[in-house]
Amino acid sequence: MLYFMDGNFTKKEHLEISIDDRGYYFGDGVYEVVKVYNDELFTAEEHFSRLFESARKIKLTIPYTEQELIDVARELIKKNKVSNGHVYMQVTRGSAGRQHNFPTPAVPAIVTAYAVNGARPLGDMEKGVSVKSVDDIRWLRCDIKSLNLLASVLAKEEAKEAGCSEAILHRDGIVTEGSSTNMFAVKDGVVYTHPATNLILEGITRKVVVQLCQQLGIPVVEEAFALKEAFAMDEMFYTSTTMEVMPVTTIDGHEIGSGKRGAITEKLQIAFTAQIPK
Ligand code: PSZ
Repeated sequence: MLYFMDGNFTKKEHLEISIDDRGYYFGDGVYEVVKVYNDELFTAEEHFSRLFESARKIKLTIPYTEQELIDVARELIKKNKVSNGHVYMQVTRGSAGRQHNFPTPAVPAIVTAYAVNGARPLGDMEKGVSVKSVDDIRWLRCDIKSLNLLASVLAKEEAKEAGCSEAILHRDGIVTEGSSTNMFAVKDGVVYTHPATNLILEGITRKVVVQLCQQLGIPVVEEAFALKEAFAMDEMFYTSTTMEVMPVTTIDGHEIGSGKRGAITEKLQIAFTAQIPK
């Protein structure tokens, strides 16, 4: 496996990561996960533009252009023969002795990336998954795809311990998103999802699904719903780069709708699959 670091493609065992990397000390950096379908990156422009937007929001300068990083991602999938899987890329605020303030003089940002094969979660996409409600204790800039993921890690682990695939996060009684996914609900034919505010990450898959709803004539509103209301929804699903459109069949052990994948959810899965590069 060849990893990318600072302009070079290197075997994992030869990578030299500094203990002074601010990603290691502070989670001081940003990242992206981009899906690969049939040798092609999916929605690459959207992901790399979000990477630069996240970097801008934390005042981090990336020493490459978007196109250069897309080329790096393409090289990684070619060199590692990744036909179906994903590319992970992170950028940290460089390596300097541990102190909170940005290093002065500034040090170069550190870009690392790899590509890995992985199958689509087709079984779960048909059967649906269970989620557990977890208090959203994250910071107030969830719109930034930052490396600081402790609250998400704890939420996902709490869900796993309850036998669930994902945590459905709620803040002041309102569903925000999943620990690494965007939440959607369907009631009386209308699709609901939390608006793209500072309280959620504006998912690329979320955007694709909102567009698909519009194309299919399914009413969709970016309007938050309460956790209490979620239990009475007809259908629920969550979206992410790797989970695509994932039906949610139970919350905290209570069945949602029929307790099976919903009809609108399935329609959106079919439309999503039709967009995948062949
Ligand atoms: O492999 C995985 O489990 C992945 S790959 C990307 C994600 C998970 N999650 C991205 C994400 C997120 O971290 C949060 C907090 N909300 C929503 C999402 C979904 O964003 P997209 O659709 O851009 O992947």
